[in-house]
Amino acid sequence: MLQQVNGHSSNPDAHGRKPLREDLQEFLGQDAPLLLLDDLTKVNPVTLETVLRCLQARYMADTFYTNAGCTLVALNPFKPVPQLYSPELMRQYHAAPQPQKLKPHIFGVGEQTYRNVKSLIEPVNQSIVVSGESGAGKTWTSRCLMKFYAVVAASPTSWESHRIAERIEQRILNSNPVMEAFGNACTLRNNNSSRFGKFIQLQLNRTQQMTGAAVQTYLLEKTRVAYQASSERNFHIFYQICKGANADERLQWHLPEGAAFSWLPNPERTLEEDCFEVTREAMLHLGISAPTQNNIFKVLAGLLHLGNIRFADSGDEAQPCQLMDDAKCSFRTSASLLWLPEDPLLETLQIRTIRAGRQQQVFRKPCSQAECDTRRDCLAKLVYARLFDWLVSVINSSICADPNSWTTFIGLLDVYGFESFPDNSLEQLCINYANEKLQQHFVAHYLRAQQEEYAVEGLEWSFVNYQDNQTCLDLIEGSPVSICSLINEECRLNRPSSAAQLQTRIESALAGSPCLGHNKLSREPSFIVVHYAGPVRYHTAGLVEKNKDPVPPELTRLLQQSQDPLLKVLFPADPEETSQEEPSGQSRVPVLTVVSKFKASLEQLLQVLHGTTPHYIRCIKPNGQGRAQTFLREEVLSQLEACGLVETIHISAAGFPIRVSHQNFVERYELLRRLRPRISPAPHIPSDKGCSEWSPRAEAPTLQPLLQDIFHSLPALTRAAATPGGPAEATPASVHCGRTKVFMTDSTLELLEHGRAQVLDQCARCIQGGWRRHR
Ligand code: AD9
Ligand code: MG
Repeated sequence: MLQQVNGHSSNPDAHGRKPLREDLQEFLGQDAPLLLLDDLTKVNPVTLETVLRCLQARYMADTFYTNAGCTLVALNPFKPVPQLYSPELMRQYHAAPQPQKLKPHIFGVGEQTYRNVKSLIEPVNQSIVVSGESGAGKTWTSRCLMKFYAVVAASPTSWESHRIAERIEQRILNSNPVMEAFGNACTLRNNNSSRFGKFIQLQLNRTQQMTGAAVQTYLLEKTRVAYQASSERNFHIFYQICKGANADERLQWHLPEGAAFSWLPNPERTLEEDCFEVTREAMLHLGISAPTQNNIFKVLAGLLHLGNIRFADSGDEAQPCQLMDDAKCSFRTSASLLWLPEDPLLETLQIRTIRAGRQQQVFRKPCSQAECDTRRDCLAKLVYARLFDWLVSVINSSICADPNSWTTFIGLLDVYGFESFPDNSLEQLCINYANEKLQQHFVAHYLRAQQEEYAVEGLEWSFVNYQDNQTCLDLIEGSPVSICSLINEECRLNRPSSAAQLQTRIESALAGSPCLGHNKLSREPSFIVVHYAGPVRYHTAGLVEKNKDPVPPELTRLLQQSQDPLLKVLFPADPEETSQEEPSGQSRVPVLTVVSKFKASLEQLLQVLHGTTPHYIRCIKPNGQGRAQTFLREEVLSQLEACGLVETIHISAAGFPIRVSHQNFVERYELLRRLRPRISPAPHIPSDKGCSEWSPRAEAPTLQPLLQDIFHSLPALTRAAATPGGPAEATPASVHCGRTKVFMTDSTLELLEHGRAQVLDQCARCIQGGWRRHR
């Protein structure tokens, strides 16, 4: 390593590369100071340290966007920066002859994407993948991009078409507040955290106008309706109706001022929860009439009252648990708001029906107190999840263009980033699985871009041997055996199995995978997956049950009895479902597990992405407290790791991470050429292909012989340095001369530095010797 030569003792980065000492950084350093460096791939050498220093310098100077090759890194300013998102700036990027020459910006990515669609004879669909951890700014970025397209992709000619276009763009933009009201919540990490993934397809016609859009959502965190972690909150819409309802509505929905609901913890105000009017207005624009809205809010109020229902333990297994006295009022209110018959509602929560035996006789079994609570929560989750899906379908029917009216699309993907908590379960497994898939997609694209740069510089080098994260994906989703298949198998067999048994099954069936680890110190049953972004420990307790996501059929049947117009739409009578009873033994099993459904939707998404030219925006949260002007290096570092930027750095290290201009190279190593005979006899170097292929335009002709000479000295340097522990040999494959730069590996730089140090040492001794003789 260089630092062994240089006596530098800084810590290595994630891939064992140590930061370079200061003077070397200056030499390799940029033509411009870090602050002015718009592209992280121009940081030289590309190490975590230099990347971090560059991002920090820029952030502290209010420069929030930086390119990283084919990726845009977006640092969250955590303060309003209106001039950065003004319509004037949008138009400036749109009108620029070469937007890539302007400062890095999401509008630059937006414009490039937009031009890619139109500039090609064969139109190619585009996608922008926005990723990053919670609170990093993904949704903000997606929203800004949608606004950007609403401005630049709307230039119809006639007044009538202008009116139509405005309507469609406005409707598309209006989908944001509605989806955020129903799908976002205040969490510990973000006051407006999206609790679902979103892919929006902006549809363009032949003249590049936006004619419509389609939204696809992923994995809504529906458990939040009935359970909120400490200091977290329910979906915004519940707070909005409680705070924003007028006197009449309060009466209708039984929401008196100051009413307490156990599913509405921490009722202090946040900005997003004060937006009831905005939500209603946006719903109206999307074609959801005021009476339908009232119906929706009435049902939501019904769920809030349902959450206040409590059961007392009957103390006798044969007797159903009864409602607690202080919950009776909530129960009746809930039943009336949901327009459900009271007795069947109570019975459904209290009693389980089971079919068993050859004759499939029906048995009724009273539920325990905990089971009653689970069924109550399940009812709320079921209603909320269907309501959310229904809203998405209404939004889609309102914004989706006629298939004949659009030819290309730009897809915006706002997905949850990689997650690793002390306690990880099925949700994290799905989220990290999605990130693993997207990372593979990104790496394939990045390698292509790197390969293209080498081709431009005239280098012949290939990344074909680069190992991506396929091994990890095989562990999670591979066939015939993987973590997903094993969890699904447990659901299929429907056998009682403990968390420890599941851990053993996973460990024994997948023991051969290098990506599977086991934390021997952990007392709870778990397994570790070594993801590209780091190892994550998943607890096996509850994994199978979550994967089944069981819905007692009696609950669905009950909801089908509702007289409420909205619930009638959400739960249409289904003759098959009506005859279902809860399965006993192995007779009936869930057809599609959570994992299977997620896997299918992910595959569909990737298929769409594969058909597009991708662009990547990596959002980074400079600190966890949401403070402006605060850049915490450790926190940023872990995100660079999680969003794959470190991996990108690693890939670039797999090629030639050191790139030096011809001029700088000659200036630093010319002394090796001149003093070469004192080290060893003049060598002959076998001709290096890259070196022999000079571009006539590349440099002043005087540089070429100097460069050639330095290259010729490499074998001699290698021999001179051939001491145990000395730098590795420089081979023709480890250094290449491109059209404008010299490309080399770490070890070649080390070798050159080693030789340079020796030469300087000899010089110093000569001078010293002369001085002594003189005395
Ligand atoms: V989560 O995974 O949905 O929990 P996101 O979507 O990554 O998360 P979000 O876009 O909601 O984060 O951003 C979090 C907050 O950061 C916003 O509410 C803003 O207050 C703040 N933010 C983000 N980007 C910007 C920006 N470009 N300018 C100013 C910003 N503030
Ligand atoms: Mg978000």
